[in-house]
Amino acid sequence: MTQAENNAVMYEVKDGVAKLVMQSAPVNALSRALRMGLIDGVTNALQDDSVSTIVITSSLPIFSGGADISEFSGGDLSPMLPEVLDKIEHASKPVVAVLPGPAFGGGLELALACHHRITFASNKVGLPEVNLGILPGAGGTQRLPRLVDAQTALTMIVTGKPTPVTKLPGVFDKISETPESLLADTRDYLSSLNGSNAIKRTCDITLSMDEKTQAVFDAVTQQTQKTTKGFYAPLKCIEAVRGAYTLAFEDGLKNESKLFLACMATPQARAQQHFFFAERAAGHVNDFDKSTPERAINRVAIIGAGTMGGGIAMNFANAGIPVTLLELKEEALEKGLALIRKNYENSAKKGKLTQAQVEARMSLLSGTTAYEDLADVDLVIEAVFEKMEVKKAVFSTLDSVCKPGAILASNTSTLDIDEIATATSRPEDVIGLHFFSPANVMKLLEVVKAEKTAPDVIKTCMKMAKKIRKVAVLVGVCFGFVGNRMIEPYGREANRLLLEGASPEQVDRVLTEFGMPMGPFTMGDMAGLDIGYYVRQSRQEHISHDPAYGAVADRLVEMGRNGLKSGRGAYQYEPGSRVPIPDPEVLDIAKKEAHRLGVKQRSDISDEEILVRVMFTLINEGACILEEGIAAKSSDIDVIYVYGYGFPVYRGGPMQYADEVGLGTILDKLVTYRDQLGDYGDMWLQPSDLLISLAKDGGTFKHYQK
Ligand code: 3H9
Repeated sequence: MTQAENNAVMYEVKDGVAKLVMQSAPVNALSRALRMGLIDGVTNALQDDSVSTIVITSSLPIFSGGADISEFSGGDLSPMLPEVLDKIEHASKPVVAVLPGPAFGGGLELALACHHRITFASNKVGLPEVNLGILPGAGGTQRLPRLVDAQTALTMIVTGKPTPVTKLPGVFDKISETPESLLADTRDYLSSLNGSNAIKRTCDITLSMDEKTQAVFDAVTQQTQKTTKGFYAPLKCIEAVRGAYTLAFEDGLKNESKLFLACMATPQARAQQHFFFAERAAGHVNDFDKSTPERAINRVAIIGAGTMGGGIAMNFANAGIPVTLLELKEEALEKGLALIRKNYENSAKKGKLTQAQVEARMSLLSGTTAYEDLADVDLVIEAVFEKMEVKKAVFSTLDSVCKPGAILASNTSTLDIDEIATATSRPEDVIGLHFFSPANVMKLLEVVKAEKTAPDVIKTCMKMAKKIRKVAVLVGVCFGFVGNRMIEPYGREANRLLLEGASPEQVDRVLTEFGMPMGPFTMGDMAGLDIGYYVRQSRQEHISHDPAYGAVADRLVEMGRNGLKSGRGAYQYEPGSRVPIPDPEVLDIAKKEAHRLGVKQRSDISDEEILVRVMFTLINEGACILEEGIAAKSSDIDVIYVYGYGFPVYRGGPMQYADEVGLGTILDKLVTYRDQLGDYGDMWLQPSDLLISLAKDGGTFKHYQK
């Protein structure tokens, strides 16, 4: 590619200043074309005697989003970013980075390699590589500590969080008050450059590891070990930054590069980079296009002011959208609004909100007991009791009171949206919006399209999700949609293992060691065992006829052991405590049930058996969902599991994890246990057709297209 062919960087010379303007939308990812453009631009400027100063800037609202992540999978990558930055840092003319917007990762590393940096006060920069399972690999771990204190450098690199530029005075030579004053300030700054100050190379600064710095490293290491359990990259970040204090600059760079490559080679890096694109791909759906109109959402109503309804309402108030909560009884309404206020007040106590913000948000919330008050709303979300007849009655009333074009949504977590839609005369306006609890905290939103949901309703809901800071995944209708449908066989298999002689704590330990935030028994106790019991009772005709299905869990509920809320479930709990304590009585119940059902208990259930039977069963259900088209792509399932169920992001989600393990292995292990255990229930451990066919062809879920 020649300079003329390379449009990624525009080059112009005016009044002795060579300007290299990055213009590679959407985020100036430092692709090969952009790197070549920078090298060529700097080379030209150095050769041109009329040029005294070089400016690197951007025509976009962002300086740069960093290295091009899509290039990480391979190809011809020369010139590499460190090489480009070395050339810039060693340029014999002053190089000034002007940041008209944020700089992340390699983008910030590019700025750090320049001799001067200018930006405006409300801008932010960061080194988020750790979120991709890697570390800054273009000198960030060596240059940043040379410009800021060790605590700041370590915090930025280990957490990956963006930092306001005003907190980084050592990094920026000039911070304009506003973006508008940046241009004039840059002009003044450039004209002030002369003499020995004109070239300031970060690499010339020397650092050493004194006692105080060592103490910072010790404290950050300890904290990181606690907060990033299971992740590989964070401790490697610390190791790389340490090199800035203990090695000469060039050796520090070599050390950084070695650690960068070690991170890059891990399954975690593949998983986290997969997840970066998965999250964004969730927004790319085929059900609408650019020409599909969007409906305006200026007023929202929520039916039901319980914990779920209140949490949903908060999302809209947080985004500045007025919400009306409806309850049939005044008392319930007041209780719901008081709970919302309490949640906001708690955030204020923690310093996350000011009292003025609390009041502003509360002023957007109103309550009513009359459906007629919902006549003007643009979107209604029903969050009432999870029973079909109740939901249908609500939708029938909404149909009669809401204006034409209002979107009628159900927050059901399991029920058939097609059937709910039949209660209205406008099924095209009906959709599922499945929020996860606590709804004001959890990022995931399953958007459930029913058979007749109109494309503009789908588009409006997907876009609206972004406004209320949710990650929306579009799914189809089936019992439990994607998330809860998959969790059913996961929990079923865990309960079957209990019946066969495993303890709740062994099963939970295996899953938490895998990286889940809690095991299935702790999760069941927290959610309430009576919920699963109710589902099993109400779906008798749809579920397994195996009498062992849910046997132990059913007995627990019948004994009043409903989980955490009743102080006893699969575990026992001290009053007021959420810490699960193993309960021998549960093992006795399992033993009696096993005896009653003729199930042989075993003492040799291994951790591997637990992982395969519980986790691979979850994956197998994911394969069925993919095959049926309930999820459009496997990465959507991954997004649902990471954001909805705390699946470890360093495994990328269940489907990415399965691809990494190899579908052949997943299939072999499932089949091995199925054959060993015999037919112990309807279709348990039965591999799906998709898993069998992909495994046979050496395929992956990622590349599967229906
Ligand atoms: C790195 O720098 C390594 C170096 O240390 C060492 C190298 C040797 N690459 O998020 P958005 C795409 S690692 C490729 O929706 P926003 C994104 O996929 C990198 N593509 O916009 C999406 O595509 P699509 C360290 C990228 O405004 C589109 O751009 N940097 C990259 O909400 C818009 O993205 C990071 O980790 C990229 N680097 O947020 C920063 N970035 O439209 C990663 C974005 O097809 N990026 N895309 O779905 C971000 O955090 C956000 O994208 C950003 C913009 C804040 C920049």
